[in-house]
Amino acid sequence: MGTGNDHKYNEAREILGEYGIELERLSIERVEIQADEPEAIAEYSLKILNMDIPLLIEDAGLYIDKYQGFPGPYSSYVLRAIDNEGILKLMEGDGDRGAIYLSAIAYRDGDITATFRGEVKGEIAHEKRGTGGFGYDPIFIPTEGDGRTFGEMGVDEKAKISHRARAFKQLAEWLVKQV
Ligand code: ITT
Repeated sequence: MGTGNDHKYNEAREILGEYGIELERLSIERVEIQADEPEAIAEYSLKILNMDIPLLIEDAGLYIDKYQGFPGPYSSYVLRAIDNEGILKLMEGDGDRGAIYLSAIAYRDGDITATFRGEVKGEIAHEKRGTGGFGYDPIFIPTEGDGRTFGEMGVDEKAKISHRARAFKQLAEWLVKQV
């Protein structure tokens, strides 16, 4: 897996580990194009990595309903620029707080390529809560949970319903069928 993000790698490794699949990390700075679909972003990052090993790239982001999916493909940039406080400020007074997290994986092994997508619906909290997870986790409340943010959950709890878990489970089930 090519990623500069320790958290993403650790979550992905745990999930694939449940299927007996080992994941190694290539610590790279990904080249990220601007595109609406996360699959297209992950596919491009993968395409330009000219390496003859089974390789995957994951692109993830937070898509807020009221703002037509913002920050979406700009999720890293927005987090660096205005952080969760900036999102909370932007949404001050907003009643519609629906959002989804998306994770798209692009995978390549020789001539075989495939993409997988996972998503989880939720809401943007009114304040940051919890110190677990990373990125937008302290402000994201999954609909399937009990009102806590991902930041208030342990890694295992997040992995039961997260966008990343869903995408990596699909990859794992597909890989298992390939052998
Ligand atoms: P790489 O590109 O090196 O893999 P990244 O952190 O830039 O790492 P993404 O572009 O996929 O990864 O992620 C976009 C942003 O969304 C980034 O700032 C993350 O912190 C945030 N993000 C992604 N998955 C998340 C998750 O499960 N929980 C919270 N924030 C997440």
